[in-house]
Amino acid sequence: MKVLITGITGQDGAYLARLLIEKGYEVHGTVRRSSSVNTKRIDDILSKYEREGNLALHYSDLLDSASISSLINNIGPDEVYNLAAQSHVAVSFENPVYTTQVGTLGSVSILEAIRSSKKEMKYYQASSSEMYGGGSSEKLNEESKFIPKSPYAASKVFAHNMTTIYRESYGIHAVNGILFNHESPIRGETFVTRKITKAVGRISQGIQEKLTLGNLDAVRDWGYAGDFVEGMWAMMQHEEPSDWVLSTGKAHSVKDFLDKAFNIVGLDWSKYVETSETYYRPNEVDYLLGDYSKAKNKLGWEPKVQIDGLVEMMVENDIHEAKQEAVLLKEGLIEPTWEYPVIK
Ligand code: NAP
Ligand code: G4F
Repeated sequence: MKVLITGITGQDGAYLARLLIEKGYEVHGTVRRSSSVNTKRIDDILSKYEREGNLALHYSDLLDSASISSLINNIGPDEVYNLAAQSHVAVSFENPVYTTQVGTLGSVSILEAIRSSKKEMKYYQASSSEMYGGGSSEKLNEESKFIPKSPYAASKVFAHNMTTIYRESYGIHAVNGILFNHESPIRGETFVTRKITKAVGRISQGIQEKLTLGNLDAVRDWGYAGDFVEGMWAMMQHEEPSDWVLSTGKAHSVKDFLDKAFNIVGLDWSKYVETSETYYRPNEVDYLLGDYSKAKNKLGWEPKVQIDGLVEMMVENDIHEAKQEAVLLKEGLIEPTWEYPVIK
């Protein structure tokens, strides 16, 4: 079985590639050319499996539809997972055109390439709980209404609808995975969970003094990326292509997350955390809580890692990283940065 993963260098791409290699797939992934190497999350599996022919990377960008269609034609994958996106909600307000282009044109380019291919291919669209808008505390499922509140969310609604249209119009096995927030030790450092655990690690090692955040009252349903990629694969194997919610069914605020993370190192978060308008969004998604009953009943999927285990695994990893950074600082090999990440 061959698979093509767009966005293999991202958090989910890295977890999914590992899972599919373990399952015996020949994995192909797209990477964007950048001025510095951006394969950090998959370097270990790349060095192990590229030579054996189980993993191959290809330069591509979702905006380059020619490269997408030639990859689909040349590789002839059995399954395509479209994970690539400008995935940061706050950044989508600053780069609305680019975020929209990638989110919308990218998915149609792949769906069109699949439609015109002679080979049957399954398609996975990385839909998002952001599409719901989070205006109330009700548990959200596959039937809940989408009220997008950001350019990111609006682009995801478009791609979600196109996936359904291609499924219904052309009989393509096209699947929408509506995933609630999922995190891990390789989560991007500008998402709130990793920003917090990174700070906890650095503060505990004396190389950071404070942490500046935005809305601390926002509530999310946070799960573990390793569990969620298993759900993605399970959806693709189900005989009926459909829409599926993956979540943990538990809601926590940013303050709860701060409490849990700082408690691990015995510190009181309120002594270190400041808030700034810089990190508030023009339009906020206040509350997201998911109902994963359909995935549980039909796929047998359930999250294995709960919030405490997730926070622990992320903090442990970031204490380890902070210790390594502290050594480099001591030896004068790097300059101190009193807050991290330095970019919004
Ligand atoms: P991520 O870590 O931000 O990874 C995004 C990936 O997309 C990276 O590989 C990135 O490449 C690539 N990419 C960005 N723009 C691209 C473009 N124009 N052309 C080709 N590739 C491009 O995101 P993630 O957390 O793994 O999420 C995976 C997908 O699930 C995304 O579509 C996201 O919107 C969606 N999603 C995520 C969550 C979540 O909580 N994690 C929840 C629901 C849905 P670089 O490495 O070069 O930047
Ligand atoms: O960690 P976040 O940036 O994640 P957000 O906006 O929920 O989006 C993530 O999950 C979506 C699924 O629902 C994905 F589709 C999307 O791609 C991404 O992976 O922010 C979470 C909450 C927000 O309400 C935000 O306002 O935390 C709040 N927050 C407070 N201070 C902050 C900060 N968010 C960030 N990134 N940085 C802060 O300093």
